Amino acid sequence: MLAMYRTMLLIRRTEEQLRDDFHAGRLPGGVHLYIGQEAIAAGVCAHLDDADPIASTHRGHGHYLAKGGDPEAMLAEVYARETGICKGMGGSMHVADFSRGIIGANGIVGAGLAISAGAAFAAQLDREGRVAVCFFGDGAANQGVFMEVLNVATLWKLPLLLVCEHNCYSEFSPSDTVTAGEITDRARAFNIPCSVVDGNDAVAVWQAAAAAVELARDGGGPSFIEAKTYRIYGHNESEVHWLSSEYRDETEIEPWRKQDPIERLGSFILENGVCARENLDALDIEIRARIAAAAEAAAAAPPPDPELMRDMMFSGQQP
Ligand SMILES: Cc1ncc(C[n+]2csc(CCOP(=O)(O)OP(=O)(O)O)c2C)c(N)n1
Ligand SMILES: [Mg+2]
Repeated sequence: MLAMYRTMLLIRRTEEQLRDDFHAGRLPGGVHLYIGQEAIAAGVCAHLDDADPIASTHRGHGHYLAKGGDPEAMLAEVYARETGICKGMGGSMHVADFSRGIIGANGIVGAGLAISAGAAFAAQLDREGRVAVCFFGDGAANQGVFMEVLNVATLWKLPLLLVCEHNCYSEFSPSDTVTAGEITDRARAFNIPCSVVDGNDAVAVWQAAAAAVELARDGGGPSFIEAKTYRIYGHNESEVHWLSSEYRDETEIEPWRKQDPIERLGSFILENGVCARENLDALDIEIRARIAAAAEAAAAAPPPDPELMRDMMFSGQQP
């Protein structure tokens, strides 16, 4: 529980730093914040190790950090610096670290579904017990590739866990205006084991993922988890500069703030006597200091050499 709490706090403080840095004009581009959804990445990745591949989304900082990605290198990447995890050539939507099984955040909505199915197929061929996980949004579940992946993963019994983070929005569209029926029913049609969990409850996510990952490791095939949550911030922090009107009301957001996943896990930890409030506070101070220092280091680092673009685009021979 403490490990999950630490992960969630690390994600939250990193994202708050990026939010502030964006609005201070310190970042070269906008950021999609994961704030409010931290329990999902933390609860699922607690069951994975470096060899297990995860595919992520445009909202990918939380998945990267939960999977053990280096925070300093991620901040430098979002700052587009040569010290970044992708040498500053990828940016916020392409944070990746293959050595940690982070096979990439992705700006193409739904692309992670097919990529993770491929990784699961490779894992099956290698027979080393690896499990692939795909994090994707409710909007991505409306892409045709979702059906293709459900089909082939079931048919081939791929070691794949599909985690749909239903955060009530696709960009500026409330989900109920673009998504028909229950997303879980789409997976149920393939007889895939399904669970719907409170995505703001880290323990519930952890439990659902435990069963799904174990099943996949034992050769039992794919599972589907729909985690119900809410996107506390905008679609992208840049939107305040170009959206002409408000698209949601503060009264809608407020009840979800009261369901804050970090506060909920913190209360659970204290109620169960895992540690004292001072320990949680000390952890927060430590993480805040680390992230503030990481942002300063990122800001001070040089940009990448443009020549790198060739090496990063083409493997081996250049055309
Ligand atoms: C193939 C494709 N279509 C459209 C877009 C534009 N777009 C970016 S994010 C997004 C909404 C995604 O919603 P969801 O999958 O629910 O993820 P969330 O942003 O809520 O985390 C859209 C339509 C895109 N990036 N890629
Ligand atoms: Mg969404």
